[in-house]
Amino acid sequence: MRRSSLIGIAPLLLVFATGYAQAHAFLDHAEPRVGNKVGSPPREVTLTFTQKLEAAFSSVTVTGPNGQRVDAGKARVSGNQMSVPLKGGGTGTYHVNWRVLSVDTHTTDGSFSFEVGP
Ligand SMILES: [Cu+2]
Repeated sequence: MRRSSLIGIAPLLLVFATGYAQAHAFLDHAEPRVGNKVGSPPREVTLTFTQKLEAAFSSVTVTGPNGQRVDAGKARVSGNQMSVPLKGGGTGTYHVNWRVLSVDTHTTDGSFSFEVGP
């Protein structure tokens, strides 16, 4: 009983080990660009990752200057990109929080901000 459960775990450990050797899905770049200032509220935010994403387990939320949610609808995933439409939130700092499942089965998350203003 004990031996068979160990045998069951071994392939899992191998998957984790090889997964670590590869890069996970990290944010490569975004539009608006990370930390950048844009003149008017963007209609959407697009994030580009270092690996392809699993659409069903990848999401992004965006909050506007007053801390209100400004993402308007479900994120769209295509390959290694994820986009979400925004409703206008005025000038100030926008925070983008993302969480994605890479096709290599690893979940990563992160956040960044950009500014809207003159
Ligand atoms: Cu990975």
